[in-house]
Amino acid sequence: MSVQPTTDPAPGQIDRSAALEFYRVMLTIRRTEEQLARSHQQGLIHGACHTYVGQEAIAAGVCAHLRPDDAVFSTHRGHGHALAKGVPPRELIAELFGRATGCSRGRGGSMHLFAPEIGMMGTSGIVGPCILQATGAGYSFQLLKTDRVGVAFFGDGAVNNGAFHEGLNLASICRLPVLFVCENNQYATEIAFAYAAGNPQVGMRGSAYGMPGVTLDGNDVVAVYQAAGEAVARARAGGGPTLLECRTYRTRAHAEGMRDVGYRTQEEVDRWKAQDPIARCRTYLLQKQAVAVEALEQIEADVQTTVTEAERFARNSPWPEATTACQHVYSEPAQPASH
Ligand SMILES: Cc1ncc(C[n+]2csc(CCOP(=O)(O)OP(=O)(O)O)c2C)c(N)n1
Repeated sequence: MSVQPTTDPAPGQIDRSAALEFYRVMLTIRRTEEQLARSHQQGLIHGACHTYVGQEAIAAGVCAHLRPDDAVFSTHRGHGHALAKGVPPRELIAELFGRATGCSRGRGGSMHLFAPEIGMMGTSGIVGPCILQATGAGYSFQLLKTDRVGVAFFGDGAVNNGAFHEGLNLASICRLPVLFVCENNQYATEIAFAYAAGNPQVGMRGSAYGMPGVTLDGNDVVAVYQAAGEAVARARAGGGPTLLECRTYRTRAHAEGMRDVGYRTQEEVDRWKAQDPIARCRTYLLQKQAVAVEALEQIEADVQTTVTEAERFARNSPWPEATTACQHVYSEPAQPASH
């Protein structure tokens, strides 16, 4: 079942500087993805490249609540999560170019983006396990008696995978500090979620596990920010996990270079493009936050400069030295205790 997004961002008491930051983060993701799409056509990217175009409000709205010591686990469509968690565009682009300056030192590519020093605990090409990894992070944060949270971002394609059941159930019975963020973009590759799910209301599944489940307009950054804020606060306070279903849409092909015909209509794509989260955020800033258009144009220019420079940096970066191939593969052996 496809739900239509609403046209107005939810009203709310959002600080203007926070709202401007949403815009900057979302635009950084969009411009970086557009650059990566061009770079893919130029043969500069090694491995697959799944862009996050159309879904930017979710990463921006959720990650705005996270600290560097909170842990994010992501998917094959994870560039937006990495950028919103704080990976600089130059390190992300360099990673996809396979360069030594990439966030994973050029060893991982799009589906192995790691920056543990800021809590970016990895993107992954395997659909589902990030749900269990975030649950495990929440378990360790609880054992360590911290107020840190684990966050799993995953698509609708992951919610019929056993990992979803196991992760949500364990998180619920242990009241773990975890956010399960389903980015329901309506399709898993070319399979419509409405076809593949006996119950396509993902948010409603929360009650099956005894946790709050919220369905929201994932193209509305204000709505995402508010729902995620409640969920993070509850998790930090020991109130347990939350399932957020963010209804959204990817407006590019499943992956760069793939065909994008035959499974959805142009009319449907156009309808969702008209609900573009960045355009909606811009309207919100102008109309509800009374931001001057010049301020937005300055952000737009700054973001474009950052991404242009990031691509140049990546292209001019060295390849990893062959002699370093075994570095960062295994942890250093622990020193035996002296008796
Ligand atoms: C365990 C597993 N099964 C199948 C695949 C093949 N696969 C790659 S992407 C994808 C679709 C995932 O859809 P969804 O989770 O909705 O994310 P989206 O691509 O829509 O962001 C599939 C099935 C995989 N990578 N891992």
